[in-house]
Amino acid sequence: MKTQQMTSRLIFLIGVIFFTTLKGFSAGDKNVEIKIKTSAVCGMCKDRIEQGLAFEKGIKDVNLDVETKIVTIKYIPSKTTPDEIRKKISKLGYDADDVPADKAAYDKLPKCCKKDALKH
Ligand SMILES: [Cu+2]
Repeated sequence: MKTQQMTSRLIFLIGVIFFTTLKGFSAGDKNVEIKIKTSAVCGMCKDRIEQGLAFEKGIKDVNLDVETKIVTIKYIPSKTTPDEIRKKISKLGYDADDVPADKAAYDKLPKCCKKDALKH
């Protein structure tokens, strides 16, 4: 009888731990939104950044506003971080907040998409 009670208590305890962990996971999977200032110039830049990020791990939504050069990104915090996202934007050839554009990627951009294109 005592063993049975202990067993059911143990099962109950395991159940509680299981559900608490599960809840923790789903809370961590909630989308978070960040805004990153980029050096995008035109619609081509917008497409390049949006398409370049759309299928990256943990990124759920990308929307760049060419007027303000700010890209709004929804991501899953357990899968990626703002730093990683900024690095990815840099690798596409654009500044991302205080992360400067990757030199090689920037050099490959069409002339009209370079951040100093307007200052001729
Ligand atoms: Cu462009």
